[in-house]
Amino acid sequence: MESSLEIGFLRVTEKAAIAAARTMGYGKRKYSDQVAVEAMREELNRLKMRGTIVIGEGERDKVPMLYVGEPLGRGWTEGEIYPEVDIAVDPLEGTNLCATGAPGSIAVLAASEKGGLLNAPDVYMDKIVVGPTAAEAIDMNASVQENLSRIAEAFERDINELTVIVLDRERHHDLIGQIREAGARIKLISDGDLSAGISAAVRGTGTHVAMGIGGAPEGVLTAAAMRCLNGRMQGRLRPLEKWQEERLRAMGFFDGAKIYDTADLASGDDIIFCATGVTDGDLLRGVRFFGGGIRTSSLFMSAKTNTIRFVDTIYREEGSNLAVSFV
Ligand code: VTB
Repeated sequence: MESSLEIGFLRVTEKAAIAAARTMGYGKRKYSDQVAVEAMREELNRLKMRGTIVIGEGERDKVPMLYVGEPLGRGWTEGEIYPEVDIAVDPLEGTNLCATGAPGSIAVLAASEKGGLLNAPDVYMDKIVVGPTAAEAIDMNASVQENLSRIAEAFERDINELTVIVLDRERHHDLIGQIREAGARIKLISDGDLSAGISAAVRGTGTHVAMGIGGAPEGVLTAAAMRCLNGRMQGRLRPLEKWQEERLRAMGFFDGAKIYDTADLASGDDIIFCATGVTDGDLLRGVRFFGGGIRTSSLFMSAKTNTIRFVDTIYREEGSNLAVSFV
């Protein structure tokens, strides 16, 4: 992928994060999402690519923008030969978090060569996510206790020195019980299992594994991040409602027991993952507004070039004499 395109992707999540962050605390999660979607789409359309959304806001007949299959980028209208790129987005992961000013909302994009990201249906997925340290330790077919003891062993510590991140949902009642019984610590979060998975894969965040049922599209984005971080994710599609079962069948997903590993979800060679903080989080700071400028904090990674960048960007307003501060 062209490097100008890569930098372009970074701007896409930065602009979406800025748009969403302006609405922080408004209490209007749909509005926050909408402004992020619009900003993201506008930036994606500026890029020199023939992009196609494979994971977006929903189906074409249901949403006007960033729908699955939507063509984006200048390659569709200009005569130039620009690369074909598949794109997965979550313009505002954690809409509630942004709407209430709570930590952990991010704007996210993953891209790959054609076919490199699974077009996952919008149903639930049971997930387990770890970083490189414990990549060999996980097995979705094994019990929670067994997974946690193997992860603890990989980290050379006791189970009670592990912290598991879990979405605070009724459906996790049993899972939480099993984690407690195994003796691990738990961090319950109200939303955002994608940023939770990324945090668990990075040392120094104080979390070691993310477990539980969240969105399947978020699972594909998490897997793209794991490809770049050398972490690992396993997932099993979990239709919790009748319409989800029908949706799965309609999309050709028949094997309910199949465990998807990292590379089944994000198989591409040329995977880019990019996330920008909207509100402050474990890994990324939220957007900060100053008189005369805006500052964003992003994670920008490439599986192909094996680079992981923490990017701190300052957008200076035209004519501004804003002095750049070190912190
Ligand atoms: C999941 C999770 C997301 O929303 O999709 C969740 O993957 C929705 O779950 O990270 P519920 O239906 O139980 O609310 C997030 O937490 C945020 O978009």
